[in-house]
Amino acid sequence: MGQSESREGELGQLPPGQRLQRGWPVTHYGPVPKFKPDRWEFRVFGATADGEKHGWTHEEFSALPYSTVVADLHCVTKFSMLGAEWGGVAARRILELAPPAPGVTHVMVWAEYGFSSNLRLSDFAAEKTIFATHKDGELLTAEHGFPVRLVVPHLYAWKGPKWVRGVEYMTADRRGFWEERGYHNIGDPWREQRYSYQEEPGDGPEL
Ligand SMILES: Nc1nc2c(c(=O)[nH]1)N[C@H]1C(S)=C(S)[C@@H](COP(=O)(O)O)O[C@H]1N2
Ligand SMILES: [Mo]
Repeated sequence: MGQSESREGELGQLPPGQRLQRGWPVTHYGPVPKFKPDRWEFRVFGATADGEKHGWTHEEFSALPYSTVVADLHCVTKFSMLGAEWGGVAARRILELAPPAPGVTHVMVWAEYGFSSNLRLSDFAAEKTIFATHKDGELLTAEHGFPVRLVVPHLYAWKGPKWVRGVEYMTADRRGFWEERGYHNIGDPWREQRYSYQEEPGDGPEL
């Protein structure tokens, strides 16, 4: 899957400009949403293969096949957390269960309060991209994204929304919340793709 695929050799190492963080700080914009199990649904919509919307209740989502991934978290503000074990539903599994139409090139991952982040389909489909419900064997706490957060190990952590509610399949790229506000459209920490002014032609839609 080319340069977007996660690179084993770099697991557990610090990308350029990052420093190791002890413990696990909480970083996000806005308030922590209150989880309402009866109203919660994980939706897949946009350019699906069958043209239909797909959705799982919390009970249904919790019953999807569970897998784990060991991965690091790199915040663009320069701290990294290494070696966490994330448990949940692989993004690839979602692609199997709710397949995208042939023309899909990007996804928008949507979270509570309209937070969003866009990904190339190849980044979303990467082996280690996971909708995490657990970290190191324990349920996520509310501040860290309960009930579901996305983890994209090979990209900066803002590419992984906490409190995920859905995935939109897209046939063209569109910027998410931070990507519209000065952060890089791709966000590869190994290439220090922090800010949108660093983008090269083809890295993202015009700002
Ligand atoms: N919904 C939502 N998810 C988000 C963010 C946010 O502002 N809102 N911030 C991102 C950023 S910048 C980082 S570094 C990580 C932080 O995750 P943590 O608080 O669990 O360490 O969450 C990401 N996911
Ligand atoms: Mo971050």
